[in-house]
This record gives sequence, structure tokens and C-alpha cells, in this order.
Amino acid sequence: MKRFFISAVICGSSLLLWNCKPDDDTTTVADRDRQEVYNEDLNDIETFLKGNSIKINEKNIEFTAVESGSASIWDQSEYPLQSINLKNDTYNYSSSTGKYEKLTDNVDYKVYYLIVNEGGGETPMIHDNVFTSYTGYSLDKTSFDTYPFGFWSAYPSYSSYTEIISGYRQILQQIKTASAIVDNGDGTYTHENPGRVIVFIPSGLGYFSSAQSSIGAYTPLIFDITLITSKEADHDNDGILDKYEDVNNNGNLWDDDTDGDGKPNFLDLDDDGDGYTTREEITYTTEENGETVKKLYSFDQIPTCDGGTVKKHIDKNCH
Ligand SMILES: [Ca+2]
Ligand SMILES: [Ca+2]
Ligand SMILES: [Ca+2]
Ligand SMILES: [Ca+2]
Repeated sequence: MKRFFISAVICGSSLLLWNCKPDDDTTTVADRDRQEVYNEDLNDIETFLKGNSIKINEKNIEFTAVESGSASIWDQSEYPLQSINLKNDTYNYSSSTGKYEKLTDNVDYKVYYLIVNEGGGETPMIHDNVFTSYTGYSLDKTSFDTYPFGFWSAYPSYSSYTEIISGYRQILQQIKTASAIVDNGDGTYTHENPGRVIVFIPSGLGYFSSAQSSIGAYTPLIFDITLITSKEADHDNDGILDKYEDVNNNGNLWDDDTDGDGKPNFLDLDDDGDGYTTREEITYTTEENGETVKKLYSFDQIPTCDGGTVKKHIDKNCH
């Protein structure tokens, strides 16, 4: 384990959820085969689900070995065990190319989860800014980290929004935000009917080979997550929300690159590569109270070039 120590100190100095980028890692450890690790993880997770019962409290969960008379997580019916097949959706930023590159990982991950509460609000987009709280557990039933007050994240990280591991962010698609957040007037807030999910994440959708301060490499994780609220993201702050940068409308923002410069539109300040930023192209001036002010078109109002068929910020024939 000693070889992981240096990276553990560096990567583990902040909240555990942050993706630890290879650049941070001063030790070089050859990655194990992802399929092989996944097969082991799945076996460990299924053994855990069949050998333990779960008690879900308002603030935490308790796991205990199955005894006669108690139902395992696998067998119990109060929170039916569900599973979903997920792909690793991680892209890593390469400082040498200045672009995000897709992580090579062909494993079909089976991810088990329990919906404790579906939530009364909305399911955010995968890239949106989300506010969640969590407690993380290892398969040894101890809690390795908790963040009960919540924090903001987005994918990929930008501005003050941190980045979370693939299994965590993808499982949020199964629940919804709170239906309302009530200001109690004393500095506290009540979250009404937030979504809550307990997920069993294979290490390939977690930290994989990067050991964290209290998690070894190749370790499956359990997260008890509450999804409180979300905001629509504008990752490149060009005035076009992420959801409108999905030009081909297929739900995948990584494959929309109008100017073909290797930067997808949602991370590209000049989407059509004409030398004028998108923000400049969607700015107009108007008179208000005798003064000239600059405003941004709402997405629907963005004009096309003369004779054009697409909005001007993705048409290099005008600006
Ligand atoms: Ca944008
Ligand atoms: Ca581009
Ligand atoms: Ca853009
Ligand atoms: Ca442009």
C-alpha cells in the first residue's frame, strides 16, 4: 500500500468526491485491466448485498450481517433493489492538447441502487450544476466521508463547481430535486421532498486506481445521496445554456463541435470559429430610459445570417 501513499495525501487533501486527475499523481502505478477489476468489484458488491441487511434512517444508514429472520438488501422488499447498466462517461482534460479526451473504458457496468425517495422536483441534465449532500461507506460498513450540508458540483468542473465521480453523477438521473426549498427565516432551510438514492459503485466508475486518503485503489463504494436542487449550466459562460449547445439534439454534448476545433460547443467560446466570440455575436444594443444598453438575445431570438438556416453564433458566414 505504501506506493499509494503520496497520491493519497495529495488527492485526499480535499473532499473525497473530487476526481483525482493523473496530473496530481506523483506516483506511477500501472492501471489494472478495467474488465478484470469490474468482475471482482461486482462479485464483492453482490456478496455484500446478499450478506447484509440495511436500516435506512433519516440521517444515515446501518448495515448488519444477515441473521435468521432478517432479510438481506438483495431480498428485502421495502426499497426494491434496482440496477442499471452504465458506461464510464469520464473525459479528462489534457493540458498538452488543451482539449478534453474520452477515457478509454469499454466495460458495461451494472450499478445497483435503492431509491429511498424519488423526489418531487426535476431531474437535472448530466452536465448541470447540482447541489447534493452525501455520506460515503465502504463495503466494510464504515463511513469514510460525509457532507451533510451539501455542495455544488457540475461536469466537467468549472467556476466554483467541483467535479464528481461518474457513478455518483450518473445515478442522479434516477431521482429528482426537492419540490421546494423553504427559507425558515433563521438562516436555515427546509428541503421538501428531495430525491434520495443509495448506490453501490464499482471502482471503475469511482476512483479506480487512484487511492484516496481513506479509500484504497480498486475499491467499490456505497453512496447515500440526497439531491437537493439544481441550476442549468452554461459551462463556457458564452450566454448559451448547455442544453442549447446540443446542436444535433441527441443528449450528448461532447459530439457537437461546429467549427471542428476539438472543443465541443458547450466548452467553446467561439462556437463557429469565425474569430468573434459567441457572446459578442448574441449581444445587441437597445435604448432604455434614454441610454444605450447592451443585452443578450434569449436563445429563441438569436437571428440567422442573411440566407442562413442556423443561428448566427454557429454560422461562420456572419457575426
Ligand atoms: Ca454555453
Ligand atoms: Ca468547437
Ligand atoms: Ca459555446
Ligand atoms: Ca463566432
